[in-house]
Amino acid sequence: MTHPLIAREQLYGAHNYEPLPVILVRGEGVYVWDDAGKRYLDMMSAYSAVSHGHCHPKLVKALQEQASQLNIVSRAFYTNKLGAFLERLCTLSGFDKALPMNTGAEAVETALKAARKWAYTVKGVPTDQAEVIACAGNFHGRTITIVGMSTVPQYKTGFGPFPPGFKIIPYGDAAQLEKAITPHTAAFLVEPIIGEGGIVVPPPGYLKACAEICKKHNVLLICDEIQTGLGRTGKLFAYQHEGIQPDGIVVGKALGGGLLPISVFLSRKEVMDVFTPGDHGSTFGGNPLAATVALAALNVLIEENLIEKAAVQGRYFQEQLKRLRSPLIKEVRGRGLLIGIEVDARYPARQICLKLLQHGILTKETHGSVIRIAPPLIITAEQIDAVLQACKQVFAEAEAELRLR
Ligand code: IF1
Repeated sequence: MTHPLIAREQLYGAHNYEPLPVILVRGEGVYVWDDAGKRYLDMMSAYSAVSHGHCHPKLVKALQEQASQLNIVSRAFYTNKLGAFLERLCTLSGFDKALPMNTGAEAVETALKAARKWAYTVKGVPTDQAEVIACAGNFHGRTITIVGMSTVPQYKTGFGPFPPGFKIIPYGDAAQLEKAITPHTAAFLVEPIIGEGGIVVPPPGYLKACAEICKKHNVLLICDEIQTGLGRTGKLFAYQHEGIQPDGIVVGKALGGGLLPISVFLSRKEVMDVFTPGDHGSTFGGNPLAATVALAALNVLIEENLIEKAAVQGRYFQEQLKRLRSPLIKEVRGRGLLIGIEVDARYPARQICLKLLQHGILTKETHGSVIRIAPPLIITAEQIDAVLQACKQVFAEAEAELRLR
């Protein structure tokens, strides 16, 4: 018998997801509760959008206060909230300018439009000949342009035709980037760590080599920090692990403090200045409610030292996961609190996730064999130990089923 709440969601909703069999009703910090009152430790953080923890009191307060003041006015007018948010973000990130949007995909589309217009008006690429290079295994969003860059058949099948002007190269090999660049190349769009593609950390020095190649060929380096940004990997932005300064980055997810969508394209002035009034925008982009919450989220990130916490707790989490030594764990990888457990093909990762659910741990597999471990950055060592204990039990059960014990 299907639970009525699930049946109703299935009856009226498109079947574009296959959720785990749990109905969430409340969240607080690292915890969420289901409709039966069972408590879970959240290792998904809504794909890194809830880095601050669920319903962070300071962020809820900021939302409530602004919501009773002013919310949506469009960018036809100034507001008393947008400038303060943009200044804080530019000061923290070291970029000159920011263009606020709502979802990650919209920020990526903004970056692509900026790169193309920069190619035509600054670099001198002939009109409509600009090329953007992206990596195999990328995930930058779900619009038709963006899935046109994807190498995952399911994201593309049935949605063609796709816009031209994109080249795909292998991830992690800077020489392939140099080979793919032509005089028409506008930009190289890359995730500092591939999230959806299975938490893939590139070889040390990869991003630095790419930055040098882009500079040499006057190609914009744009880093997609939508999942890796805002402390998730133990630095404010993941590109900082390589000591580089991209020409632009896209940020989203946790920027909204786990409360509402806000994203942004950040870049040098020369790039952002290609936009003139009327070129680009969106109804909700830069609204005062989202700007207020995002400013509060940036302040909490710094005041609660969440970046350093992600570095310290991430190191501890990874070390302890590696000590589980289960024959079913092929690899534990990642950076900070963006961790993936690669499970041996002998046992479906989704089955591990279902067992973890029974043990009060909420997570999901990505790419069939990798279990995502990406908790809110506020997680404590004690909570990590509880997750480790559950993992230990679950892998032991799985091994026993396969008679590996
Ligand atoms: C889904 C994936 C994660 C992203 C990066 C841009 C975007 C995302 C690096 C677009 C969004 C989300 C989308 C969500 C599941 C989730 C996801 F599995 F799809 F790939 F996190 F790994 N760049 N990722 O990770 O941002 O438009 O969604 O705000 O579509 O199912 P968005």
